[in-house]
Amino acid sequence: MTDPDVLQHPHDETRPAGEAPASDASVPAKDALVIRSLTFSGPMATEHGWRPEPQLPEIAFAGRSNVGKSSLLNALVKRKAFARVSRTPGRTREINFFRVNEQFMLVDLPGYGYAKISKDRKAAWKPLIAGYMRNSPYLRGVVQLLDVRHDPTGDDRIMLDFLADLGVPTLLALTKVDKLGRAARAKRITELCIAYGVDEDQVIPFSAHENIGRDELAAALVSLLEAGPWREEPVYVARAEGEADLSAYEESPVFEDDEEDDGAGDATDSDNSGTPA
Ligand SMILES: Nc1nc2c(ncn2[C@@H]2O[C@H](COP(=O)(O)OP(=O)(O)O)[C@@H](O)[C@H]2O)c(=O)[nH]1
Ligand SMILES: [Mg+2]
Repeated sequence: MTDPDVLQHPHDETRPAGEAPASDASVPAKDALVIRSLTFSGPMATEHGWRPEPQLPEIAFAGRSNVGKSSLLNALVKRKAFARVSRTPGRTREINFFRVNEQFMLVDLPGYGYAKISKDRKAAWKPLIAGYMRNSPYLRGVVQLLDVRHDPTGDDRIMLDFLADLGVPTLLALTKVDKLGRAARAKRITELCIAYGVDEDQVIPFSAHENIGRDELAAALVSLLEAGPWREEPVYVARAEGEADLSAYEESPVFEDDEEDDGAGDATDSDNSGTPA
Protein backbone atom coordinates (compact mmCIF):
# COMPACT_ATOMS: atom_id res chain seq x y z
CA MET A 1 0.00 0.00 0.00
CA THR A 2 1.40 3.31 -1.04
CA ASP A 3 0.10 6.58 0.25
CA PRO A 4 1.59 9.33 -1.93
CA ASP A 5 1.34 11.85 0.90
CA VAL A 6 3.75 9.88 2.99
CA LEU A 7 6.41 10.29 0.28
CA GLN A 8 6.06 14.05 0.17
CA HIS A 9 8.91 16.09 1.55
CA PRO A 10 7.65 17.96 4.64
CA HIS A 11 8.83 21.29 3.18
CA ASP A 12 6.54 20.79 0.22
CA GLU A 13 3.56 21.45 2.43
CA THR A 14 4.65 24.92 3.44
CA ARG A 15 5.80 25.96 -0.04
CA PRO A 16 3.20 27.87 -2.08
CA ALA A 17 2.00 25.88 -5.09
CA GLY A 18 4.08 26.37 -8.21
CA GLU A 19 7.03 27.91 -6.43
CA ALA A 20 10.43 26.26 -6.68
CA PRO A 21 12.04 25.07 -3.45
CA ALA A 22 14.64 27.43 -2.07
CA SER A 23 18.07 26.25 -3.18
CA ASP A 24 20.10 24.81 -0.37
CA ALA A 25 23.84 24.68 -0.89
CA SER A 26 24.21 22.06 1.84
CA VAL A 27 22.25 19.53 -0.20
CA PRO A 28 24.65 17.87 -2.63
CA ALA A 29 23.66 17.68 -6.27
CA LYS A 30 22.46 14.29 -7.42
CA ASP A 31 25.33 11.98 -8.35
CA ALA A 32 25.02 11.22 -12.07
CA LEU A 33 27.03 8.04 -11.66
CA VAL A 34 26.37 6.00 -8.56
CA ILE A 35 28.63 2.94 -8.63
CA ARG A 36 26.60 -0.10 -7.68
CA SER A 37 28.94 -2.71 -9.09
CA LEU A 38 32.46 -2.71 -10.41
CA THR A 39 34.12 -5.85 -11.72
CA PHE A 40 37.41 -6.48 -13.47
CA SER A 41 36.88 -8.25 -16.79
CA GLY A 42 40.52 -8.80 -17.69
CA PRO A 43 43.50 -7.29 -19.51
CA MET A 44 44.23 -6.89 -23.20
CA ALA A 45 47.97 -7.20 -23.69
CA THR A 46 48.53 -7.03 -27.42
CA GLU A 47 46.85 -5.46 -30.41
CA HIS A 48 45.27 -8.71 -31.56
CA GLY A 49 45.14 -10.33 -28.16
CA TRP A 50 42.27 -11.24 -25.90
CA ARG A 51 39.75 -8.63 -24.94
CA PRO A 52 36.35 -9.07 -23.31
CA GLU A 53 33.52 -9.67 -25.69
CA PRO A 54 32.10 -6.28 -26.65
CA GLN A 55 28.68 -6.12 -25.02
CA LEU A 56 28.46 -2.81 -23.25
CA PRO A 57 29.34 0.70 -24.39
CA GLU A 58 32.96 1.51 -23.60
CA ILE A 59 34.62 4.66 -22.29
CA ALA A 60 38.41 4.71 -22.41
CA PHE A 61 40.82 6.76 -20.28
CA ALA A 62 44.12 7.83 -21.82
CA GLY A 63 47.10 9.82 -20.65
CA ARG A 64 50.79 9.96 -20.16
CA SER A 65 52.29 8.04 -17.26
CA ASN A 66 52.07 9.98 -14.01
CA VAL A 67 49.38 12.34 -15.29
CA GLY A 68 47.11 11.25 -12.43
CA LYS A 69 44.93 8.68 -14.22
CA SER A 70 44.78 6.13 -11.40
CA SER A 71 43.94 8.90 -8.94
CA LEU A 72 41.21 10.22 -11.25
CA LEU A 73 39.71 6.76 -11.68
CA ASN A 74 39.69 6.16 -7.93
CA ALA A 75 37.92 9.48 -7.42
CA LEU A 76 35.46 8.73 -10.21
CA VAL A 77 34.38 5.39 -8.80
CA LYS A 78 34.79 6.57 -5.19
CA ARG A 79 37.06 3.69 -4.24
CA LYS A 80 40.37 4.42 -2.54
CA ALA A 81 42.34 1.61 -4.12
CA PHE A 82 40.49 0.74 -7.29
CA ALA A 83 43.43 1.73 -9.49
CA ARG A 84 46.93 1.69 -8.07
CA VAL A 85 48.45 5.13 -7.55
CA SER A 86 52.07 4.56 -8.34
CA ARG A 87 55.40 6.11 -7.51
CA THR A 88 56.97 4.08 -10.26
CA PRO A 89 55.22 5.14 -13.44
CA GLY A 90 55.35 3.22 -16.68
CA ARG A 91 54.51 -0.18 -15.24
CA THR A 92 51.06 -0.91 -16.57
CA ARG A 93 51.32 -2.03 -20.16
CA GLU A 94 47.93 -3.63 -20.65
CA ILE A 95 44.49 -2.29 -21.31
CA ASN A 96 42.32 -3.12 -18.32
CA PHE A 97 38.57 -3.56 -18.63
CA PHE A 98 36.08 -3.02 -15.81
CA ARG A 99 32.32 -3.50 -15.94
CA VAL A 100 30.48 -0.69 -14.18
CA ASN A 101 26.89 -1.28 -13.03
CA GLU A 102 26.30 -3.55 -16.04
CA GLN A 103 25.94 -0.11 -17.62
CA PHE A 104 29.24 0.45 -19.36
CA MET A 105 32.82 -0.76 -19.62
CA LEU A 106 35.49 1.45 -18.11
CA VAL A 107 38.66 0.97 -20.15
CA ASP A 108 41.95 1.92 -18.50
CA LEU A 109 44.55 2.39 -21.23
CA PRO A 110 48.25 2.04 -20.42
CA GLY A 111 50.01 5.28 -19.55
CA TYR A 112 52.37 6.29 -22.32
CA GLY A 113 55.53 8.32 -22.68
CA TYR A 114 57.36 7.47 -19.51
CA ALA A 115 60.93 8.63 -19.96
CA LYS A 116 62.77 5.89 -18.12
CA ILE A 117 61.79 2.84 -20.12
CA SER A 118 63.36 1.39 -23.23
CA LYS A 119 62.50 2.82 -26.61
CA ASP A 120 60.91 -0.46 -27.73
CA ARG A 121 58.59 -0.63 -24.78
CA LYS A 122 57.91 3.06 -25.13
CA ALA A 123 56.57 2.69 -28.64
CA ALA A 124 54.49 -0.36 -27.73
CA TRP A 125 51.48 1.65 -26.62
CA LYS A 126 50.76 2.97 -30.06
CA PRO A 127 49.55 -0.17 -31.90
CA LEU A 128 47.85 -1.47 -28.76
CA ILE A 129 45.89 1.69 -28.02
CA ALA A 130 45.19 2.53 -31.66
CA GLY A 131 44.19 -1.05 -32.43
CA TYR A 132 41.86 -1.13 -29.45
CA MET A 133 40.17 2.11 -30.45
CA ARG A 134 39.79 1.26 -34.11
CA ASN A 135 38.48 -2.22 -33.47
CA SER A 136 36.16 -1.70 -30.53
CA PRO A 137 32.66 -1.61 -31.91
CA TYR A 138 31.10 -0.01 -28.83
CA LEU A 139 33.71 2.58 -27.97
CA ARG A 140 31.58 5.63 -27.14
CA GLY A 141 34.14 8.11 -25.96
CA VAL A 142 37.62 8.82 -24.66
CA VAL A 143 38.68 10.82 -21.64
CA GLN A 144 42.12 12.20 -22.45
CA LEU A 145 44.02 13.34 -19.37
CA LEU A 146 46.49 16.22 -19.52
CA ASP A 147 48.39 17.76 -16.63
CA VAL A 148 47.05 21.30 -16.42
CA ARG A 149 50.54 22.69 -15.77
CA HIS A 150 52.39 21.19 -18.69
CA ASP A 151 52.27 21.70 -22.40
CA PRO A 152 51.39 18.49 -24.22
CA THR A 153 54.32 16.19 -24.90
CA GLY A 154 55.02 14.70 -28.31
CA ASP A 155 53.12 11.58 -27.28
CA ASP A 156 50.16 13.69 -26.10
CA ARG A 157 50.03 15.37 -29.49
CA ILE A 158 50.13 12.04 -31.31
CA MET A 159 47.29 10.84 -29.12
CA LEU A 160 45.21 14.00 -29.60
CA ASP A 161 45.74 13.90 -33.37
CA PHE A 162 44.79 10.25 -33.45
CA LEU A 163 41.59 10.89 -31.48
CA ALA A 164 40.70 13.80 -33.77
CA ASP A 165 41.33 11.70 -36.92
CA LEU A 166 39.26 8.86 -35.54
CA GLY A 167 36.50 11.30 -34.68
CA VAL A 168 35.70 9.69 -31.35
CA PRO A 169 33.96 12.01 -28.85
CA THR A 170 36.71 13.17 -26.52
CA LEU A 171 36.72 14.90 -23.17
CA LEU A 172 39.86 16.55 -21.86
CA ALA A 173 40.42 16.10 -18.14
CA LEU A 174 42.96 18.63 -16.90
CA THR A 175 44.56 17.02 -13.87
CA LYS A 176 46.23 18.38 -10.74
CA VAL A 177 44.51 21.77 -10.92
CA ASP A 178 45.16 22.10 -7.18
CA LYS A 179 48.75 22.91 -8.14
CA LEU A 180 47.60 26.22 -9.61
CA GLY A 181 45.97 29.09 -7.78
CA ARG A 182 42.47 30.11 -8.77
CA ALA A 183 43.42 32.94 -11.13
CA ALA A 184 46.25 31.02 -12.78
CA ARG A 185 43.96 28.02 -13.16
CA ALA A 186 41.21 29.93 -14.99
CA LYS A 187 43.75 31.61 -17.28
CA ARG A 188 45.47 28.32 -18.05
CA ILE A 189 42.20 26.52 -18.83
CA THR A 190 41.21 29.23 -21.30
CA GLU A 191 44.69 29.04 -22.87
CA LEU A 192 44.48 25.26 -23.26
CA CYS A 193 41.00 25.42 -24.80
CA ILE A 194 42.34 27.82 -27.41
CA ALA A 195 45.50 25.77 -27.96
CA TYR A 196 43.52 22.55 -28.52
CA GLY A 197 40.64 24.23 -30.32
CA VAL A 198 38.11 22.74 -27.93
CA ASP A 199 35.02 24.08 -26.24
CA GLU A 200 35.15 24.76 -22.51
CA ASP A 201 32.40 22.17 -22.01
CA GLN A 202 34.69 19.48 -23.42
CA VAL A 203 37.22 20.31 -20.74
CA ILE A 204 36.99 19.16 -17.13
CA PRO A 205 39.33 20.72 -14.57
CA PHE A 206 40.15 17.96 -12.13
CA SER A 207 41.94 17.39 -8.86
CA ALA A 208 41.93 14.08 -7.08
CA HIS A 209 43.67 15.68 -4.11
CA GLU A 210 41.12 18.45 -3.67
CA ASN A 211 38.14 16.56 -5.02
CA ILE A 212 37.48 18.93 -7.90
CA GLY A 213 35.68 17.84 -11.05
CA ARG A 214 34.51 14.36 -10.05
CA ASP A 215 30.79 15.09 -10.41
CA GLU A 216 31.29 17.05 -13.63
CA LEU A 217 33.27 14.15 -15.09
CA ALA A 218 30.62 11.65 -13.98
CA ALA A 219 27.87 13.74 -15.58
CA ALA A 220 29.86 14.13 -18.80
CA LEU A 221 30.39 10.36 -19.00
CA VAL A 222 26.69 9.71 -18.57
CA SER A 223 25.98 12.20 -21.38
CA LEU A 224 28.48 10.41 -23.62
CA LEU A 225 26.79 7.09 -22.91
CA GLU A 226 23.35 8.55 -23.54
CA ALA A 227 24.48 10.15 -26.81
CA GLY A 228 24.85 6.68 -28.31
CA PRO A 229 27.06 5.59 -31.21
CA TRP A 230 29.16 8.11 -33.13
CA ARG A 231 30.15 5.65 -35.83
CA GLU A 232 28.35 2.74 -37.36
CA GLU A 233 28.49 -0.12 -34.91
CA PRO A 234 29.28 -3.36 -36.68
CA VAL A 235 27.47 -6.54 -35.83
CA TYR A 236 29.66 -8.42 -33.46
CA VAL A 237 30.21 -12.11 -34.12
CA ALA A 238 31.89 -14.18 -31.46
CA ARG A 239 34.50 -16.59 -32.84
CA ALA A 240 34.61 -18.90 -29.89
CA GLU A 241 33.71 -18.56 -26.28
CA GLY A 242 35.64 -15.71 -24.72
CA GLU A 243 37.57 -14.97 -27.89
CA ALA A 244 36.86 -11.79 -29.74
CA ASP A 245 36.58 -11.85 -33.52
CA LEU A 246 37.45 -8.36 -34.49
CA SER A 247 39.28 -9.25 -37.69
CA ALA A 248 36.73 -7.49 -39.84
CA TYR A 249 37.63 -4.20 -38.21
CA GLU A 250 41.36 -4.57 -38.07
CA GLU A 251 43.30 -1.90 -39.79
CA SER A 252 46.87 -0.74 -39.35
CA PRO A 253 46.96 2.36 -37.22
CA VAL A 254 48.94 5.20 -38.70
CA PHE A 255 51.30 6.72 -36.21
CA GLU A 256 54.38 8.73 -36.85
CA ASP A 257 57.39 7.85 -34.84
CA ASP A 258 57.60 10.06 -31.82
CA GLU A 259 61.11 11.11 -30.98
CA GLU A 260 60.20 13.67 -28.40
CA ASP A 261 60.83 12.83 -24.81
CA ASP A 262 60.58 15.42 -22.14
CA GLY A 263 59.21 13.28 -19.33
CA ALA A 264 57.22 16.33 -18.32
CA GLY A 265 55.86 16.15 -14.85
CA ASP A 266 57.78 13.13 -13.71
CA ALA A 267 60.29 15.07 -11.70
CA THR A 268 57.90 17.74 -10.49
CA ASP A 269 55.60 15.55 -8.46
CA SER A 270 57.51 15.42 -5.26
CA ASP A 271 54.24 15.36 -3.35
CA ASN A 272 53.67 11.65 -3.75
CA SER A 273 50.96 10.78 -1.34
CA GLY A 274 49.57 7.73 -3.03
CA THR A 275 49.96 4.15 -2.02
CA PRO A 276 53.29 2.85 -3.22
CA ALA A 277 53.05 0.12 -5.82
N1 LIG B 1 48.79 17.59 -6.65
C1 LIG B 1 48.20 16.53 -7.17
N2 LIG B 1 48.90 15.41 -7.40
C2 LIG B 1 48.24 14.35 -7.95
C3 LIG B 1 46.86 14.40 -8.28
N3 LIG B 1 46.52 13.22 -8.82
C4 LIG B 1 47.64 12.44 -8.79
N4 LIG B 1 48.67 13.12 -8.27
C5 LIG B 1 50.04 12.60 -8.04
O1 LIG B 1 50.64 12.29 -9.28
C6 LIG B 1 51.37 11.07 -9.19
C7 LIG B 1 50.86 10.05 -10.18
O2 LIG B 1 49.52 9.70 -9.86
P1 LIG B 1 48.80 8.42 -10.48
O3 LIG B 1 47.36 8.56 -10.15
O4 LIG B 1 49.50 7.15 -10.08
O5 LIG B 1 49.05 8.71 -12.03
P2 LIG B 1 49.04 7.69 -13.27
O6 LIG B 1 50.45 7.25 -13.47
O7 LIG B 1 48.59 8.56 -14.41
O8 LIG B 1 48.09 6.58 -12.96
C8 LIG B 1 51.24 10.61 -7.75
O9 LIG B 1 52.38 11.08 -7.07
C9 LIG B 1 49.98 11.28 -7.27
O10 LIG B 1 49.97 11.51 -5.88
C10 LIG B 1 46.14 15.62 -8.01
O11 LIG B 1 44.95 15.77 -8.26
N5 LIG B 1 46.86 16.64 -7.46
MG1 LIG C 1 48.32 4.59 -13.01
